[in-house]
Amino acid sequence: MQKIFFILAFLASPLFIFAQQNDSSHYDIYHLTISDTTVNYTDKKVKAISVNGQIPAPTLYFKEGDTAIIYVHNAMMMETSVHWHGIILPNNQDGVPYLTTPPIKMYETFMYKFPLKQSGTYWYHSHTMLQEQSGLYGAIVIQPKEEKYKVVGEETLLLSDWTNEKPEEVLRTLKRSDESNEWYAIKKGYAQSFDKLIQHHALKDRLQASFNRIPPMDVSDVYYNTFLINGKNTFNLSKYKAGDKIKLRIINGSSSTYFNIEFAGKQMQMISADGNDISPINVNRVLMGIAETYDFIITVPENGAYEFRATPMDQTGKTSVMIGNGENHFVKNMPKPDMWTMDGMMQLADINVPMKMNSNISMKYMNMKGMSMHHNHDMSSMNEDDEDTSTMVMPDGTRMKMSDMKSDNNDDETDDSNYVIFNYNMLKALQPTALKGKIDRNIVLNLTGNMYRYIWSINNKTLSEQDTILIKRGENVRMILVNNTMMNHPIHLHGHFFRVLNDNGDYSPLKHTVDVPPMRTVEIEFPANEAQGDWMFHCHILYHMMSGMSRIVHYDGFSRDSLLHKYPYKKALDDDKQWFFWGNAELKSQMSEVNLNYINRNNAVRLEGSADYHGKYEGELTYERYIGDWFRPFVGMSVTREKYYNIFNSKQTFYQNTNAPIIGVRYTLPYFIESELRINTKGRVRFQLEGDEWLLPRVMFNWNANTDKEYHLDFQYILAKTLSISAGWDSRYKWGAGLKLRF
Ligand SMILES: [Cu+2]
Repeated sequence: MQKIFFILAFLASPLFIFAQQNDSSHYDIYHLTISDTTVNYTDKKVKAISVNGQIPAPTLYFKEGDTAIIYVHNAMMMETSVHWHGIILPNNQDGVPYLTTPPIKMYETFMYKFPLKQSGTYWYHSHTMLQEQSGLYGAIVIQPKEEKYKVVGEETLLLSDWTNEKPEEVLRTLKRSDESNEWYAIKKGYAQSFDKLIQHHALKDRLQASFNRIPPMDVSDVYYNTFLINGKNTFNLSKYKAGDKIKLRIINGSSSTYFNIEFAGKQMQMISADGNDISPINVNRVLMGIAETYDFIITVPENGAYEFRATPMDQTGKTSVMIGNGENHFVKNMPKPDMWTMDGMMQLADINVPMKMNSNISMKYMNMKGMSMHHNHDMSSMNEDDEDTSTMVMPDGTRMKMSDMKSDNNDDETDDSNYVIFNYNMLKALQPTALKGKIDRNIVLNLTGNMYRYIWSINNKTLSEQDTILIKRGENVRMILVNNTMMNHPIHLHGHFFRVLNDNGDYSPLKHTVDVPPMRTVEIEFPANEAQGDWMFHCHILYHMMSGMSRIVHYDGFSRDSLLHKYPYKKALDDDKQWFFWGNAELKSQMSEVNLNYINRNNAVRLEGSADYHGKYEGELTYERYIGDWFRPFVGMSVTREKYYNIFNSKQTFYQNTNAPIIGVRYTLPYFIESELRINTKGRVRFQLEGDEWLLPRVMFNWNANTDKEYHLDFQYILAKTLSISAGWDSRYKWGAGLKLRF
């Protein structure tokens, strides 16, 4: 029945269009039908979400000054939403369900309508759950009133990442604390096991970090099966020939992948960043944060096919387009990254903001013996006076004058002997962007997180714990983004452009998304003069946003659209309160064990049990509550059935049951050693320690010991995400071997 209504609504929609076309402005009208689909990118059929039958969604072309009318038809059995990323529009068109715009329920249609006050390259994507990872993203191109650059052609290249796993399963995997969590690192070849650490001279680093409860680092969280440009891993644009100038509109539409982009021809001329024209610069490589867009002009140097390549920051794959016709010219492979040391990781991660280190954090790490930052000579930049900020540090440690890198617009004569790696200091706006008047509000936002528990936050609070950042209309707002984590975070503000303060002073560039590298600080400013409203401000790594690294920038005095009265505001804050179930079971020759966990941000319900095959068992059900990151009191129930021998006749045995409520505390110690102190209602006290060591890429060692003189050792060989072979000894159950299943 609903389906019929849906079809009727679809058929009737042209009538609405006629009705709306009666005023003078020009309308660009699109119909987008969102539906479930099946894709097969890597020889595996998996579910996905398509728009008008395709992934990515169709590119929407508009003209500056027109009005966009977009009918979004939801043909799925679940609700959805579409957010127009980087577009300046009325708050109720922003597409954040429950916050600004009603969710589009199944078989419903929603019409978005907004004037196009800008030009440039943007994109759109779902803002509901993890739908973006399943394929709900597409490009937006707004042609300017006057075209500035003469080119023979224009190509929009939308980069994305693809996993054959369900996105919900990816998030659940990131949240769990057993070996499944390490599986992505194993798949990527970046296992942080002892042998690899020794091989890469990183053991000391790791032990230091581990002492501070910093888990094995990685520049990315998720293992992806493939990477795509416009929905394909590779394709050709063979219509171009020698000398052709082409405009490339590049969008990083991935869910959690930073890409290094390069072109095998001459340097690329960057002409626009996040939709805004900039003073052109010639670059060889750009590290693109998620949700950033850049426009380039490239020239096909000779007859031949030249590769445009996007390499994920962790180099676990690539995706490329061959531009031109003839002999293939490929981009050189990047040197293999060192994922084991702090130096190696920072070299990959800090590219966009190479020099401005957080002094507070860098000092902390400097004090950790054995950790040297790779830009040793950058330390002087903490002393701002004697630093010549107009130079940048090249990867080989040499310095280059910024003036050498800036193009004189004579791009045909580019000196390619300088390999130029883009960073934010190279961005210069065409007009001054300095705010008029003083800064009215300074907001320090520490980007924080607990990687171990996969909780991401701002000032140590998730969205549901602290929802808003209050601003007033007319104020000049400055935000100081201090990344206190070991990952890059691409921070996005809806409905506004902000200045990214850099060496260009009054000409600091305008952006909608800014990469904040690990241990770096980035300052942004904007006049609060856009539409009154509630504007999302969040990390654009989908799994970080869903885990809490998000806020709502709220204009003082703004009240919600009346259309939203059926859709409670509170539901817009729910993502980081989600519960996850995970568990594992070991079936061994001498005993079996089961471990079930039901967890959310602050709570955990755990069931642990073990039994031999002669009637002896032990089990406990506990509820624990997190106070801060590491400390949690718990209550629960413990049951045991012990076997006793008659001391006069060892052939004679009997069993004794002890069932008692328990209460205690758990605390994660340095090196991630889990400690537990408990007492049962019979007054019996027990203290226990437990730890895991990653010996070889697929070999883990688990141990525990307690004051009841119980000891447990266990080795496992990880065969797959869900399966290990395990063998070990337990003081209660003795030697044995078997299988460990994770679910
Ligand atoms: Cu993030």
